[in-house]
Amino acid sequence: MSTLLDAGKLGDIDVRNRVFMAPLTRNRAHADGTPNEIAIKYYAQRAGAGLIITEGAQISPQGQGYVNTPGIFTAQQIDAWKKITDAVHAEGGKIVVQLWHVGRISHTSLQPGGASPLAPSAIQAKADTFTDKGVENASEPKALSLAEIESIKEEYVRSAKLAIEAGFDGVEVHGANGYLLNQFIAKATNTRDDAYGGSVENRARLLLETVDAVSDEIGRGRVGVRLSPTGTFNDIKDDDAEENYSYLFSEIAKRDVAYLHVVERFPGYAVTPEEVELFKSLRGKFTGNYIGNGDYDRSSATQAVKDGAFGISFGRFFISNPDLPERFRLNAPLAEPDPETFYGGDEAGYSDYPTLAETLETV
Ligand code: 8OZ
Repeated sequence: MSTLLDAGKLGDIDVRNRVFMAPLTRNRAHADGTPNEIAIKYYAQRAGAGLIITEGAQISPQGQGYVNTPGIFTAQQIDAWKKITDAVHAEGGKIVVQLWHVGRISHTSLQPGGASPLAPSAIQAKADTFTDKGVENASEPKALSLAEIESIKEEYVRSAKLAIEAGFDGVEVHGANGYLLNQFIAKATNTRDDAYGGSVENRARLLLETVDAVSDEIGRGRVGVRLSPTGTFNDIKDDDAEENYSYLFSEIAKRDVAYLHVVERFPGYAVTPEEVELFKSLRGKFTGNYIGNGDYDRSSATQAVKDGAFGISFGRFFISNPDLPERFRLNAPLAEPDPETFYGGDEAGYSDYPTLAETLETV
């Protein structure tokens, strides 16, 4: 049986422990989606993670929904990512990039030519985006044509190929948190009557076709998937979570990808007894490497790995504790992150949190 700090093999990726860095949007990239130089230091500082999953990186200009998020589709972006993957590898770490398309969670001011955001159906989200003007409601989207859906699949494949060129150990397909692939899965955001709407098989089609196409390109052992069966962020409401995610968990298990990464809860939201039951049932449908996420601490993460999770990902604790696995090893106190510096800004609250050793040196 493995413990939280044991090494292991996640598909084709050798990881040195099961304490993973969750994807974290930090809004510090340049306006054209090129990662900022300060991201090299930020990610290298966190190379002690078994695996770093980067912040979401849009696969195309249309895939962007907030200012200053990085992209993974231009030569310049790839050059900048290469410096990041080199720095993480030099520290002995592993890093995958999260491939992101926001769908309807965007604003016309962020879209090429001021166009409408793209979505399964023309249903506007009651959700915030961050634009040049600050927080604004997501714009009314336009329903994707079948030809446009094909192009989006090609964009995922292109970005996966570029990710390998940039030195990433793999990619994570972002199917969670109310973004494009999640908008296809949930009935309330998908009223299509073609092969991508209606039955659960149809609503899950784009995610599964994307996973297959990306796997064909870079190998299934380098592909992870992120889902959020009970999430409500970004105006997603899924009354059919049991049906939808039973199907998705078993289909993803069949594909034998590197891992399935599941948002089980958002910090501050209580998990209901029904949700506990739902996750128990879903876990039974998934035989591969399961990564849990959501409000875990050292003790609950240790228990989860004992109970069969491959690993646990940490978001907020990795913001303020660059050496989180080492602190877990020592059972040392954790620093609390400052929410004021989560989104946007510079090195402050980003690459200036000290390690435990650095903290001890300064007292
Ligand atoms: C917080 C703010 C902006 C984006 C997600 C990519 O939840 C995000 C995100 C989170 O997956």
